[in-house]
Amino acid sequence: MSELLIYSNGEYVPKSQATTSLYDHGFLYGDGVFEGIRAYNGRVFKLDEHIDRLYDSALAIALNIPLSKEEMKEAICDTLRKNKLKNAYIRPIISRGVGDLGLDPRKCPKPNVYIITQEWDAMYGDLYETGLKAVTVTIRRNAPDALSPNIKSMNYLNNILGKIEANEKGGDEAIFLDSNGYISEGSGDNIFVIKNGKVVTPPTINNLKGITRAVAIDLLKEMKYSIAEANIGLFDLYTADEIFVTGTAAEAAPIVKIDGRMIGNGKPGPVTKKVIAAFSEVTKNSGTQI
Ligand code: PXG
Repeated sequence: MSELLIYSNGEYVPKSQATTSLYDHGFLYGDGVFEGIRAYNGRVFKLDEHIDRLYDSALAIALNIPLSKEEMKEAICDTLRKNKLKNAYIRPIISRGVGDLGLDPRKCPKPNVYIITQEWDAMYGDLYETGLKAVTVTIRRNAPDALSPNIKSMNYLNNILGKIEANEKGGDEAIFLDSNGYISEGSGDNIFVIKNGKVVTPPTINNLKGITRAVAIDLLKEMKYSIAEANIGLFDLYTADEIFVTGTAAEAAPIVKIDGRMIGNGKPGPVTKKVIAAFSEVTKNSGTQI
């Protein structure tokens, strides 16, 4: 197979030659934003929503993306077409651009725009059937008044520190609390908790406004479940009947153990299974044609 092509500031460059400068503030400081998007069967899932979030993230860090939203969508579809991809993971990255060693963003006259696409399958394999083991981590999620978790920034060190801790503790995923002790989210996914048929997910002040989260809420409403956004504590996790996480990479995935406590009967529960099935249907039957 020929080498994948990367969109690099309007040009298509073979993967092995797609590079950026050491002086790019994205590299030096994590100064930039990105998205994680999926295409299923030749259609990009929730493209408008991902593009809106990308531009909102950019706005929040005062970064001016040098493409219109329409141009960005076209560049994404074009990159997929050039690579003949139908089921793919799509990663637009907009960095502050090349500056000098000082952190002042005014040193960077031109943001860099890259789009990486690649073939992608289910992230957790058999775990969709057997369930994931999660662990809560001691490192707290970034505070909204420090680095808002609503910004999908190129600085994922907070998430990575959580993941390192989860790896150490033998968990498949890390669950973060915020500095008030409320549950926020996973390292790359949002969390849903079910107790007595009622579904609860944390409000998005302390987590990423997940696009899969919004889809799951809509699906739960369609299925006539009671769904609320409310603060959740550790006790609510340990005593839940079911827990699942949602994300572009993870899709909807069951959690069957947290911190050594079995959730429900230790198997993916009925609500979770329904959400997984319904999610798989929407991804099959909607999206922007490439
Ligand atoms: N929270 C965080 C911190 C995320 O990074 C989500 C929630 C879910 O949001 P969406 O919109 O995707 O439903 C994410 C997104 C990975 C990976 O490799 C995960 C994400 C992004 C990029 C890579 O696991 N998750």
